[in-house]
Amino acid sequence: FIKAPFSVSLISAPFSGGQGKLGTEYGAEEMLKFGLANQIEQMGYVVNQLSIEAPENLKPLSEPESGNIKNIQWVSNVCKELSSKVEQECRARSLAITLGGDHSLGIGSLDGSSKAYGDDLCVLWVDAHADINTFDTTESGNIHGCPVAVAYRIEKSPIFNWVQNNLRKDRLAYIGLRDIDREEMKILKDLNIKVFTMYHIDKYGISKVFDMAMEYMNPNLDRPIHLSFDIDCLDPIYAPSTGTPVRGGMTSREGHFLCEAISETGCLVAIDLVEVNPRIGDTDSLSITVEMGCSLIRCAIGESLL
Ligand code: 6HN
Ligand code: MN
Ligand code: MN
Ligand code: MN
Repeated sequence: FIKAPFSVSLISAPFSGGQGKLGTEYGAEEMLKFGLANQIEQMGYVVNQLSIEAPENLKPLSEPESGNIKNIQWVSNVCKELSSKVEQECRARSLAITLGGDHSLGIGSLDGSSKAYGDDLCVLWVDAHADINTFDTTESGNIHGCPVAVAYRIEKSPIFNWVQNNLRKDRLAYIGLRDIDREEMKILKDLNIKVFTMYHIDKYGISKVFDMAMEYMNPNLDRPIHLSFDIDCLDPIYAPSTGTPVRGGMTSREGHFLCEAISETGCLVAIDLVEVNPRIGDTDSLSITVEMGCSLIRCAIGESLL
């Protein structure tokens, strides 16, 4: 893969059907209203703004029988649409930024970037949660708790048969976890997946954790990286407007450091910024969270590097 100056594609994905709380569908809109596109242009990038087909138009007339899994066909339709957009932008050698929306969108964005870049693709999943429930293990029935399992074909539901089996579990690492379901713990251990929890961040510091993640999946820094950033990886103090907050999270600086360090590799090809829910909390919470999301994205594409 050739590292090159990128243009940036902002792909709005106003979808919240992967979980139960309304509001996440306005995350992208709020970040754009805050001026994200203009901020990125000011940094010298060409910015392409696009959006997935309106999720309401992709809603099936009826949902197939699927136990307690919510909106399974709808999530699938929306993710398939997102996958084609992300693939298209990646193939045009633009940095594809998916503005969520909830984290079920990761199924689509990972599928798209891995179709464009092949099995070299490395994924950093930065989150309070592991999002690796299968449709059998999920207790909530919310697919935003399952995207890693679906994208990596650990969950093989026929509804998601269009997902290409192209991602390598040995090029996946988690950072920031602190709320892992019992069954998820078993999957992570059985599949020997690389996990850096809050414990590791406290023990080694975020800089060393990032280096260890790169040493594991991208030792020569010559493979493309997809950053899937769930805003709830941060402590709720720094990102209060989100649907499943968990105390004891990353500080603002730890989040920003991570984005800066990824930027410095020159390997970043795709970002998801998900789970901003402007309908949770007061207006202060909203602006703290939206500004945080925009600031993290800018750092990931080089704002604070000389
Ligand atoms: N997220 N493990 C819980 C579940 O419902 O499966 C929480 C998932 C949260 C997902 O924050 O993207
Ligand atoms: Mn999460
Ligand atoms: Mn839990
Ligand atoms: Mn998540």
